[in-house]
Amino acid sequence: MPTRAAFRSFLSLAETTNRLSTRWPSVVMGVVFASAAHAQWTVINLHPRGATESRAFGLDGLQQVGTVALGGVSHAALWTGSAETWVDLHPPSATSSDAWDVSEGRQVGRARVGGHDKPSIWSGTNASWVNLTPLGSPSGAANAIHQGVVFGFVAIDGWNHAGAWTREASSFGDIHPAPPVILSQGDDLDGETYVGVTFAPADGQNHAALWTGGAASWVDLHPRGALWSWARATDSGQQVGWTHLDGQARASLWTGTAESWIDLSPFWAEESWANDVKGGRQAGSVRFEGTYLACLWSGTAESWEALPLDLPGNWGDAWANAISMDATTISVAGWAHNLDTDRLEAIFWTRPIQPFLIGDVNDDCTVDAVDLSILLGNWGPWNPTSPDTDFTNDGVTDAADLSVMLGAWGGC
Ligand SMILES: [Ca+2]
Ligand SMILES: [Ca+2]
Repeated sequence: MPTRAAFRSFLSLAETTNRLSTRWPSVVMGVVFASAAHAQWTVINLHPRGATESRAFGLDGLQQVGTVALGGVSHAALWTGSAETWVDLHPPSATSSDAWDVSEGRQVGRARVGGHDKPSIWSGTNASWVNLTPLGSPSGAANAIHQGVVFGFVAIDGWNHAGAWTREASSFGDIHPAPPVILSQGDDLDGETYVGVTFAPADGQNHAALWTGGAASWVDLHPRGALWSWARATDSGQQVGWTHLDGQARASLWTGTAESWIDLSPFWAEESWANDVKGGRQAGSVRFEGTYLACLWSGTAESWEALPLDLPGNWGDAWANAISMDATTISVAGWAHNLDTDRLEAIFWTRPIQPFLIGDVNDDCTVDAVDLSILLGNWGPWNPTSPDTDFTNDGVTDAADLSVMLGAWGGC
């Protein structure tokens, strides 16, 4: 039988991996990347003046949420598109708080009160804070909200149970799977499906989990041969997360079953993590030569694209934690390491949705001399920190890629 200590170490791993943000090394030395010419991305630094750290964890079309550290204390935070719009959601009775997700003007997360994290919901102000902890449970977290339904977990008899709420603590509905599963956590929902992680003592590892309704609907998404796995987000039939396989974390995509697993990790990546999915696009980070690159995918490892950090100053590690799409715009929330201030700062990326045009390296809807010049500057083995001019996905920019570009010459 595994010991209680083993479970504690799982909980510790869970906390570390689920909220990597909170354990982010503060002194990671990052490489400074030349800013790639991605004309269409608007990059906004959400970091409020006077804060010692900030990170954006979630967003919808209008609002961004996360955490802002003031004097070393995490405060749940809300933005509407710029650093100046920052609203402090921190309940006065809490010793720390974070906002993980937002939908239709409601924000969810956790607030630490009396030594325990309480699942929490707000509607735009700290005065609106509601503690969602059901009777009989000491703690939990509200990790996601979609169309008024909140998803997360609470501790019951010492173990976390995944479950959903409406807006009152008493509405908690437990979807914890039957034994041998002893622990489950909910991370995201999309109206039809719920994802998170489960743990059973038999193999001692966490498994990516999917539900379509109550406890009996639980599907184990764990890929064969993996050490552990975690499902972080779900949307329109796709689930994303991480799988630990062959000694590294790999960004992962599923479509409802363990067998559907797709490895999103580019061949050159040391490790990768997919944190969110929306409209067929996945957001996350890839580690290359020790540095984290915020990125998007469109369903395959080859579709990897870096998110630029076209901001004043010098920047290192970057992390994309959430993606949102409406009819015209893609938005991404995350954070990056400002090397000048040695702070993590919340970052908000947006760009118009436009047709994908192969050969259009700088995303300006035209394949022209600017793109040709970038391609010629990249000639030879492809470096993931450079603009992607390897259209043939063979790891080198050469005559074959030039031919693809010339074939696409012109506008969208
Ligand atoms: Ca172009
Ligand atoms: Ca090539």
